[in-house]
Amino acid sequence: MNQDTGAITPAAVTNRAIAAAFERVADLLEIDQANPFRVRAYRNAARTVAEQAGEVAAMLARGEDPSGLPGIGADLARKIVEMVSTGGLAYLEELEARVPAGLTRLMAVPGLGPKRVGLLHRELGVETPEDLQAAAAEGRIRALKGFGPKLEAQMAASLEELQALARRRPIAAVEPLVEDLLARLRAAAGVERAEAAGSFRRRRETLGDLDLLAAAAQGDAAVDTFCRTPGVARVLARGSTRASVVLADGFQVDLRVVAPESWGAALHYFTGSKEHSVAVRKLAQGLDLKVNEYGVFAGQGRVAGATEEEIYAAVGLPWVPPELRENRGEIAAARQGSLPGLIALEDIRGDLHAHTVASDGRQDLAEMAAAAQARGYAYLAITEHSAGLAVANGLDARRLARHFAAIDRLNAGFRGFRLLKGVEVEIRENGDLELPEAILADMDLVIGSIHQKFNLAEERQTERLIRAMDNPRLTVLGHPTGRLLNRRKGYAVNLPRVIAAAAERGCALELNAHPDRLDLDDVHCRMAREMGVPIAISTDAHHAAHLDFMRFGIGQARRGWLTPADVLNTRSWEELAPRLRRR
Ligand code: DGT
Ligand code: CA
Ligand code: CA
Ligand code: ZN
Repeated sequence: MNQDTGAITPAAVTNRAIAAAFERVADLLEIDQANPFRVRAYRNAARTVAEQAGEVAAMLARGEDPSGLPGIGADLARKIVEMVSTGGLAYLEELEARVPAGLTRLMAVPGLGPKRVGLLHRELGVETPEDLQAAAAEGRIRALKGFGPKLEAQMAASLEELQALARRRPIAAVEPLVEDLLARLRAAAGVERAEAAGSFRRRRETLGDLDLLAAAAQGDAAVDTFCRTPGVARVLARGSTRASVVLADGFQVDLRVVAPESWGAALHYFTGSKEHSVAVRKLAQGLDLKVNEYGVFAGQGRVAGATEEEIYAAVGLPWVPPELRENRGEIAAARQGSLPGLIALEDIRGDLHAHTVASDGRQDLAEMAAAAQARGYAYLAITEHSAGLAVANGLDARRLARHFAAIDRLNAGFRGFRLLKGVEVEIRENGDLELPEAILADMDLVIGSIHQKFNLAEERQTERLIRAMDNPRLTVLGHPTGRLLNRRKGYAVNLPRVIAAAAERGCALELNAHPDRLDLDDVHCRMAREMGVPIAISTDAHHAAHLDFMRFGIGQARRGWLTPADVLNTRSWEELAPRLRRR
């Protein structure tokens, strides 16, 4: 510890640091079932040091002996001298090395002290919060001495809470809350407008917290309304123009209220990203301007502030869509007038991935078709699972043929709309598609997906996907990484290689818009665009209502710089059909 910091000046080691080190030694000793008297000695020493009026390090510098302090014997005095002169404590490092690191994270769980953590480790092999969760789920904890079913349930609940707190929220989980909060704010006295800013406005796939902004001459009514919103568990901070609250599920929401003449500047500032704002401020400095959340200033005079367009114009830029504000080249593109004309929800003409009751969907062909037509679509691809996915009631060749006959009958009755005949075929471990060529040849499109054998090594998984794309019948590679947001990392795969292989083969990649997936992500959508790989933005709907997931896909597509031309399902059926035939 601290080997590279050179000489430690005595003042650098505070009483608080010494006390914390002694507390830590005591915790680790207790986990390790050490003699209770030794544990107590370290805890007493920690308290003695913490309660000293003057710095113990300064005392040492004056040549005084710490063993004169209450509860500090010769051994502890030596350890204090060691800490003050080296900044570290060898004994503590030795203990840290002996006790598994995860055990101390466990002590953050309410009800768990070092003694219980030690017992859980020895009796059940629990080392991490995940182990603890599993042990609680299996009911193995209640049998331990000093525990019991009540404490076990309590611990499981607080563990879940702790982990939820540590997690970012998927954007889809926050969206309903945003609409509710904005409606309330807009109805509050004096509020002229209210919008969400921050990562929500930039449409990031997950949010750390939610940032809301309101314009009003007086902030009090908005702040009051905000803090009294049902579902607010705690008000963290509250002033006349700002407040931060925590909801019952631990999610934080911040509100700022600004004067209407500062609306644009504040919206820009609180939309971020921070990195984008820093880049804009640098541009402003070059023009002798100052940008902050109140406006753009030349000397004392305000030159812009009411709208975001004004802010950007003041630094010589066109307005930049929030989804691009990540300092990933958007400033340079804006200066050159080469910002992409981003895709919007209105550009979408159909959906290329949907299931019905024939496999694991919830509604039938007619219901899904009606829902697609209600959204103004020209086509909806029906892509059931293939038979190898038995858990999803996948279809074999015979059932597929019957399904396609039903689609033909429905299509005969539609005007300006059609169901496309497709499949979501399993990609086998060796990269083969699970259905024979003769059957695939009859379809409008073929999505190839991986739902099994997730744990192949990266090299093999990558080869598997590329081999699947070797088959010219494969039109779209479905959810290319297999990730589930906040639940499952994708399989190990070299995506740049997969994207390059798709480009060579003329295969499209899916941006699965299901809010749990968002797969491909923004960064790889952009990579695909740069390599000329078309993207299918698809909802993977298992219910008619899921067709509305499209907006989450659009958010990621925009973050990935995609334009309508980069996306397959912005085309009319006549334009799309030839693009679905690779050969
Ligand atoms: P999040 O909450 O982690 O999903 O991401 P953001 O971008 O919403 O970050 P947040 O909530 O910390 O702050 C909201 C916005 O406020 C951020 O995008 C830009 C602005 N902001 C926050 N802190 C700073 C800062 O230190 N400097 C500047 N220029 N802007 C900041
Ligand atoms: Ca935020
Ligand atoms: Ca925030
Ligand atoms: Zn699917």
